[in-house]
Amino acid sequence: MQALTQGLVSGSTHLCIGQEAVPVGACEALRDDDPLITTYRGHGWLLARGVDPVDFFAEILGRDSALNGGRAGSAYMSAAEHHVYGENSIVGAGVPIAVGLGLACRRAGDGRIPVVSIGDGAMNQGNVHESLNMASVLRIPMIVVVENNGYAEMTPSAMLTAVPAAQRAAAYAMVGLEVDGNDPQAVRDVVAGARSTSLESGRPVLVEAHTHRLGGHYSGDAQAYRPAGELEKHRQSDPLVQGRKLLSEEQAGRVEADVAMLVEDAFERAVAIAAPKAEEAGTHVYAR
Ligand SMILES: Cc1ncc(C[n+]2csc(CCOP(=O)(O)OP(=O)(O)O)c2C)c(N)n1
Repeated sequence: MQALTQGLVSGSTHLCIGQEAVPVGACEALRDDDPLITTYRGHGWLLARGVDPVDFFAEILGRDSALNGGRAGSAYMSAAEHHVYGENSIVGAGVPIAVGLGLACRRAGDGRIPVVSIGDGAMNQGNVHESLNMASVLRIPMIVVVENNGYAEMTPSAMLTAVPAAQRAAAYAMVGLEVDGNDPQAVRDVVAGARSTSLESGRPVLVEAHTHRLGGHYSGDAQAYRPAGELEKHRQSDPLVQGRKLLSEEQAGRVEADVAMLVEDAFERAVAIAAPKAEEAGTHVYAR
């Protein structure tokens, strides 16, 4: 947030503030080598997967980061060594990619299973439904985590969606589960169950995690569409506020101090990294 307000970040960013319990809980339940695909709101997933915060900040700042050399920025980060196949700004586009990864995992027969995170708005994209149908017919194990934060951009989900995501799973003979997406332990348990159900049944499983976005859709969003008092209400169920209650005052204080130090240090080190060289802009670009 500080980097954004200081104008250090080019373009827009989509923060997952308020939604942290979903990636944290899910990654606890997954194997470290289960392929992961997220939306542009995927920062939490990359960090939960263990991406180095210095590389992470450097990528958002457009520096010559060890992740994607500043080419991906906030919305397209990938981390090959952590099996993160990338964020994606095309709404719903991660699902067909997950189907392909699922085919590859099934063929390899090594027990891996892809996990794709999408927003509830993406559940109205045609390719999501084609992909779910195909994955179910072809018996491809995979997990679709729908992060239902109540909005698709600036439109309330209730204005867009006649049938909730978890109920739609039945249309493709998939199991559809719901979970409190603000409770990391509940998310971990439900995703662990989804993982074994999917591998045993050979069909995809959908997990709808109910959560709240405690900020705008993107960095420049004034949120004029939010009803008065909504943010304040949601802040009370913020996973960080809930999680703090699981710790003693002393433990919580120590964690907060450690995290603040880690973030500050990582940010300073990332800012010190140089921008990529203009003459190398064509590196990693392939044409036939
Ligand atoms: C195919 C496509 N259509 C439209 C857009 C514009 N767009 C960007 S984000 C967004 C809303 C997505 O909402 P949701 O899937 O609920 O994800 P959230 O932002 O809430 O995480 C839309 C329509 C896009 N990026 N891609």
